[in-house]
Amino acid sequence: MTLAVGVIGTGNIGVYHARRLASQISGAQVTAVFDVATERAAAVAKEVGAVAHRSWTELVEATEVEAVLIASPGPLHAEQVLACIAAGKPVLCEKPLATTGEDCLKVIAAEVAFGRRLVQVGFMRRYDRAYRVVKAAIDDGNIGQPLLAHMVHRNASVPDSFTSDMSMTDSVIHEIDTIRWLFGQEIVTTTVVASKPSPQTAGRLRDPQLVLLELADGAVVDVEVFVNCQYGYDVRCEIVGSTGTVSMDNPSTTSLLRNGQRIETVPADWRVRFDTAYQDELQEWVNGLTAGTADGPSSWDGYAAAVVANSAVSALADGARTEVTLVDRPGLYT
Ligand code: NAD
Ligand code: ISE
Repeated sequence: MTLAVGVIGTGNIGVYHARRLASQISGAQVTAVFDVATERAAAVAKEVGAVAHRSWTELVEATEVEAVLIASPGPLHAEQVLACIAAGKPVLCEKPLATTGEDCLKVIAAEVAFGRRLVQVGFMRRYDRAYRVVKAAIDDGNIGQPLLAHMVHRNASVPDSFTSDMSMTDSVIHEIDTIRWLFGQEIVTTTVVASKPSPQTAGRLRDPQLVLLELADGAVVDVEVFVNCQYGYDVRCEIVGSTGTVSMDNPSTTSLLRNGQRIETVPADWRVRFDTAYQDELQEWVNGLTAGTADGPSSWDGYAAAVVANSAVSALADGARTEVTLVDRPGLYT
């Protein structure tokens, strides 16, 4: 059986997912695309052998679309995911699920009313092989009780449209989800301190920043986010447990030893570093839908991450330690 997927948004990651679905994922094909940038959508449609639709609503309702991948800008996600649920079609929505906790709750209410899970959120780090080793070390008790984590999230650069708040809602949201997944705990407070600004972005961006997250069981996590570090893409973590630690360096690093020097390369961006994670994310999504199961990052995960990220935005604005309040988790997500 081949799953017919419609892709909404053919920008940076949309075209990347569409090409992969069309050529590297078994059991899937791209049958429809939509983007308001119609020429780009038409070019992608031609490349992957799909129909370019006139609107995203038409794509969601199209009979040749069995499942939808959303890669449009975050503020559009809630409405598009809700339309997929109304049509009874499974959807893989890039992060964030929605930009506000309220909109995430609308998705949760619609999915709960539908009666089974249709929504997966694009937190691809859960599919990354190095992160899975970290998770297994914690789950197998190899470091005792996890107490602390130190995390780093650096991008070489971001466009001028990127804001200080987006460091939380667009970048640190990945660490927020990863920590919830690794520790199996909700985050209950956020504190953010911006450093002296880097000269590249001084005056327009508070960068780098340090984020402190406290978990429900008392564990504590620090995240450095630096979105204009210049030298490459660098994502790391170390989990400190009661009897040991497990750490993940920038695993795509390679070393060239020459002329008495060690020269290392770092990935240019998230596409390089997480290439196999995106591959495994899409393949497991397609396999799960074909087998009738949906167990990737859920609407609840999207909701919790969005609420924590927005809490970090207000913590950045007022410098205060900010409490995170979540509603009770519906049974569909336990
Ligand atoms: P982008 O701006 O490159 O692409 C967004 C696309 O959506 C553009 O082509 C734009 O024309 C299109 N668009 C705008 N309005 C639309 C509408 N009404 N309907 C359909 N399409 C519309 O952005 P991007 O970097 O590709 O990011 C897209 C989403 O993917 C964001 O939510 C972002 O956070 C997420 N993302 C996730 C990762 C990851 O590692 N998981 C990486 C990059 C981006
Ligand atoms: C981007 O949107 C992503 O999701 C990348 O994974 C992340 O590393 C980057 O900081 C974001 O801007």
